[in-house]
Amino acid sequence: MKGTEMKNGRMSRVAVAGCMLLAAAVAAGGEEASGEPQAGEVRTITLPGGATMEMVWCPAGTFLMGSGYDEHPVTLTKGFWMGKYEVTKAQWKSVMGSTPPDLREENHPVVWVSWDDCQQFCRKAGLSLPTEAQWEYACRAGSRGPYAGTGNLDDMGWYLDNSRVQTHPVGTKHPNAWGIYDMHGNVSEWCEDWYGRYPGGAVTDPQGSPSGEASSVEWLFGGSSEGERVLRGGAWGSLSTQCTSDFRVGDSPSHAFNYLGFRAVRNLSEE
Ligand SMILES: [Ca+2]
Repeated sequence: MKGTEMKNGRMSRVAVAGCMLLAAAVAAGGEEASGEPQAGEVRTITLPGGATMEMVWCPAGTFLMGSGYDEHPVTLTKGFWMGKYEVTKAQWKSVMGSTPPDLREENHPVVWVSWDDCQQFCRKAGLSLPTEAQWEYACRAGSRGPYAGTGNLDDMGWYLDNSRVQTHPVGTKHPNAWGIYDMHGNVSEWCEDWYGRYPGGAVTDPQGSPSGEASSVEWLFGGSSEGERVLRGGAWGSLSTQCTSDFRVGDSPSHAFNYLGFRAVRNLSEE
């Protein structure tokens, strides 16, 4: 009984968030009036194998990326479609034919996928990994604090203090202002970019470091000779400080583990 009440309470909040997004779209004139999708607008694509994927429109814009000493203005000149959820086991199976060995249900995010594996998935599906800038922009959805949405990590994501050290079905926490789920926690998400220092000052459509460096955390464990790709958002086993909108780490692109997953984007060039 209590579980049902909690579930209903959560669904109510989601429904309210959906109504707010709809109201915002109507207030802004709607898709047909402006000819361009509105922030948070959802469309569903069909993947190879027949599974579907919901994508959320993230409009072009400028935001402050990072925090503290590495905070810098970033402009994204083109809007893009960002996966509403982390890629699930069911979606992976649809596109790739099988899933990495794991006992979780099909509505859990896929794990045990390397950056290289994710590239194969994206090529087959006509999608891409997000750039690191796209990821943080979509994660923040206009927010400035460490956590988007309600601003409270317990509302927004599964992490060390609430996950019971396991993944959870996607979309079971609160979405951010654009209706995107699980950017904080659950599984850590591969981005397209090599891991490296941010360039100084304002940048436009950044594509990341030209080659991979070992991130500070990986460096403690010896780093990686092949360079590292960016991971974002923290995972079910992460501290709260590792799940913030700006927290970044890298890992070897061939490394797969039980907390590594991803979400996909479709850029306008891939339409
Ligand atoms: Ca995540």
